[in-house]
Amino acid sequence: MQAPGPGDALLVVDVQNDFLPGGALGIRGGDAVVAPANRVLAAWRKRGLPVFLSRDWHPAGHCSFTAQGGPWPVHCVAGTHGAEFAAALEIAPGDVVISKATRADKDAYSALDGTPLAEALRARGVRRLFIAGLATDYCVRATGRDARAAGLDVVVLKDAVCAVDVQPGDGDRALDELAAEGCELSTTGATLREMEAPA
Ligand code: VGL
Ligand code: ZN
Repeated sequence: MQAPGPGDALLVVDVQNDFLPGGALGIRGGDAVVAPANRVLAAWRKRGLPVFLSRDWHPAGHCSFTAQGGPWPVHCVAGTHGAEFAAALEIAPGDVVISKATRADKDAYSALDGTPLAEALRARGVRRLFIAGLATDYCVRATGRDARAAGLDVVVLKDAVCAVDVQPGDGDRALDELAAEGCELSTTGATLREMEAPA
């Protein structure tokens, strides 16, 4: 991995209460992504690199909810506690928040789908996107694929993502697919070592 520097951005995907254990769509082990994400966030801030946070931000009655015929329980309804970022996630002023899947009639797993993220990345000269967050097999997967399609280099931080695993192995398969699409699979440890190494 080339040491993170200008042209790199960090995207933390959907680290929201409803995706943590005890949440409406709680992911087993989902809370374990917060500490490694925070370590990379701190390193990123020290260098003044851009930080983006996406959030699943559904209206009540969203088409992805079971009552509407969708696959998921009610989760991440805009403005509710479940939709708030995890309290332990170290957010800072200047972080750019990207709300997604905000339309009742359309689901969107990717943080680039129907959002201003691609344009915001372009405006900041971002060429490589580091991705952490939830869930490996849904929003991380779709976001990584769309980022590659948008011409970005992508690094997925394996120890800072976690899968729903509706079927066992979904998360591992998602990582394999991302790698096959040209995403680099790395870790927060390797990333931090690169950032601490003397130039
Ligand atoms: C997600 C399921 C439903 C995600 C969002 O953020 O990965 N998963 N809505
Ligand atoms: Zn959702």
